[in-house]
Amino acid sequence: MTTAHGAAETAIAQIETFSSHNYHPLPVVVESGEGAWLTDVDGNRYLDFLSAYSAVNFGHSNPELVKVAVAQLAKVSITSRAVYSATFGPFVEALAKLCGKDMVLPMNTGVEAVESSLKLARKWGYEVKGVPEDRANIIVMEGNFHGRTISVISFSSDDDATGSYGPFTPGFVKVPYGDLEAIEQAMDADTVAILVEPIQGEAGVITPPPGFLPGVRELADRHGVLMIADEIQSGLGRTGSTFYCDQVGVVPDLYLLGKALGGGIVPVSAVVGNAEVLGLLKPGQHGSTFGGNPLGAAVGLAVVRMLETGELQARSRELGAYLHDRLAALVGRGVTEVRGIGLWAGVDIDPALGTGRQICERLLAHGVIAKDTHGQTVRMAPPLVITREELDLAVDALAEVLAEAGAEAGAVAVGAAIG
Ligand code: IF1
Repeated sequence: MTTAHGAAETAIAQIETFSSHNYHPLPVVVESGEGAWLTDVDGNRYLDFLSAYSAVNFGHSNPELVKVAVAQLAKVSITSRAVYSATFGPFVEALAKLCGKDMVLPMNTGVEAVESSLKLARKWGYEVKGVPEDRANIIVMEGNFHGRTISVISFSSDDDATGSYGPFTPGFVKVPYGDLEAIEQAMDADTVAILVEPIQGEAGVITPPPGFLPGVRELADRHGVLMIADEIQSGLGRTGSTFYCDQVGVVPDLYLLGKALGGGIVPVSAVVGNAEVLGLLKPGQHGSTFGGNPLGAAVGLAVVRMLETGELQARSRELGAYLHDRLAALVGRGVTEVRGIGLWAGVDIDPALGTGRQICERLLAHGVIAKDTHGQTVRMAPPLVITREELDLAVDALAEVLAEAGAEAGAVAVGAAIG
């Protein structure tokens, strides 16, 4: 990589001076993106294996989506829902049908969709199930990540996410992810919902034990509670299907969608469910200035149309299998475990070679942008438009980095094994 001629340093200094330090970015200043590639201010190119935490499933500057966004921008972008707008109807109908549900509550960020679903579940509990007012509880998973608002971090297991932010919102019961017995034990007459990430992203791309999600569905049905699936990161083609739930034959009561729903262009999120729940909202009982705006609706509709063909999902399945085959070959050669499905993997790095973050810094020098989740795990999540050749470039870079780290760690055995 050519070093910066000051442009990058200047940009970094400006950001470090004037922006809050709530992230620890990799030392790269992105200028542009196209498909699976990002280019920095010095013209260096990188394969993007983060996809903005799966908000860019359809590739950077996707031509089809940019065309739709530019055309809508030239017409009208924000109206508020104090009026109807022309692109909103087609969007919500198409999205509801994609999910096999009746209705859509449009929001913007993922956490807004999560918060909205908590409100809807409580409202349904009081007005339909008959739970006494202010008594509703919602069962959530240890190791969850659902966003950063105070109510949502109230049930986080992550000290960094919760430290110094109390007091927290009551009404949540944490159980171990994957433990059906613990869920049933935790349920009582006041339980209104079970909230689950079908695959836990931030926890390290943790796939559920076989039968877990169908078990959650069965428990929800038997105990008369709502199953809420947070598919904000796992959904929209990432795992090789429209929703990960599809692969285990589960239909949740509420789908939570976000990130890639905005095509990597605008924040678009949604709660999608049946009228029994979403129909409870009356005017004035919930809202959002930008929720359902014409620009987001136009892009969201184009995203749904792309997913209706199933082509991207098939691509994610096929190239994902190839990615996982190649990553599996690195186990015992600097990698201790690989998890995930489709074009989504959590790769655990042998501590002898360094931390996930250190490997990501080495990957950057080899032209690949990836992000560690916690400690030893490197998340691999390229845009779904990536080619097989580009996948090879990234996995080859990982193999080189592991060899490099192995040699430097003086772990001759590891270095020799990698060759
Ligand atoms: C950060 C994590 C990923 C999510 C799921 C809801 C949300 C997210 C399953 C909230 C958001 C983002 C947030 C971002 C980093 C990233 C992340 F590391 F935080 F956990 F992807 F794994 N449900 N995840 O993954 O959506 O409000 O952000 O639009 O906060 O650092 P949001």
